[in-house]
Amino acid sequence: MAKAAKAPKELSETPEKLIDLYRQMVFIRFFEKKCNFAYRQGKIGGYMHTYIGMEATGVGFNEALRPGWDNVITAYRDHAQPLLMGSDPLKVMAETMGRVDGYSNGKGGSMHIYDFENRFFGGWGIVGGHIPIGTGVAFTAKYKKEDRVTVCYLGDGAANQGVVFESYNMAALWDLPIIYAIENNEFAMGTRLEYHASDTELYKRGIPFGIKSERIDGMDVLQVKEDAARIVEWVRENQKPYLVEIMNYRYEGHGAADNDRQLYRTKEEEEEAMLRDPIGRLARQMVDAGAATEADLEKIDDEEEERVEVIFEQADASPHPDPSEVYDHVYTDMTPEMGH
Ligand SMILES: Cc1ncc(C[n+]2csc(CCOP(=O)(O)OP(=O)(O)O)c2C)c(N)n1
Ligand SMILES: [Mg+2]
Repeated sequence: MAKAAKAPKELSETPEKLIDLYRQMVFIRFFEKKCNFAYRQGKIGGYMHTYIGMEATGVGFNEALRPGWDNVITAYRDHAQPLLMGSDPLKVMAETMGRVDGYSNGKGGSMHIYDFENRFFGGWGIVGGHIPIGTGVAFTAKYKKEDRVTVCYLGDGAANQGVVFESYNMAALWDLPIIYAIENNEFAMGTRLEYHASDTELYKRGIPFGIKSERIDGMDVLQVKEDAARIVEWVRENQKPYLVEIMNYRYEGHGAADNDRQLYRTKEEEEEAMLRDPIGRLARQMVDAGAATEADLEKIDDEEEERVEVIFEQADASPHPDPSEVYDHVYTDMTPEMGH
């Protein structure tokens, strides 16, 4: 564990918490890099999308949630959320690699991680498709009079889907305790925000429904944590929906198969975005404030990289599902014997 003797100046968090936040972000980055590596080795099939560059959003927001109680649902860029919520990283990695030790017995793959025990509701591949589902999850909490908050992450591209507006309407009409967290990473695959959104300030879309809405900086983990704490508390207290547009950026291609990002954005733009790297930013803040030395942070980097290496090797040792099980776990009550 890194030394953190001096209390940091001007930073609201304790040195221990700062190190914890740093470690969480670094872990996700190494985990995702390893997934990229596994994909290139042919060990991950289908589609795979990483959270590289967007770590501060998930880490900061997750800090505000009650573990094992609050609900989270997201789209296909879905490794980071369960990892942050307490899911077993081996089961997440094994699932991305299509192995039996994965959360969906290796049949869901990277886009379909699901961990009910930790209240992670997936992992969905249809753009916008999970937003009414998340709204239903929030409805269930309200119906059962449980004070669970549901965070429904969606992309800037997904924010244009018609069903999203229906969901806003119902959530506002029925006062559902849900946070629509739009992760605006400025792209929907290769389509830049300005080309897909008539008004690029996506937070404004909550306003016609009477949903409290705002835009926040998703590249600063300390800011996200502070904003998320306030928003989650407001939703739990008031039992109403909230829309937050979180500005972040993905450093990699849309998915692991996207090798052509220079067709839709410039190297200069990427370099500018790298200057806002949430991990580098927190590292600088910590070193400047005396909460950690560069050597402390390098040690954490090494530890997390090694931890991911072990997870990868264990996941890689897990077998693929047996072909005879192809119809198992697909539907709960349908089997080949039933003629389906
Ligand atoms: C209904 C539907 N249309 C199209 C696609 C293909 N598709 C996959 S991801 C994506 C872009 C979504 O972008 P965004 O919501 O901004 O999420 P991000 O990938 O940036 O996280 C598209 C068009 C799909 N999966 N589902
Ligand atoms: Mg996007």
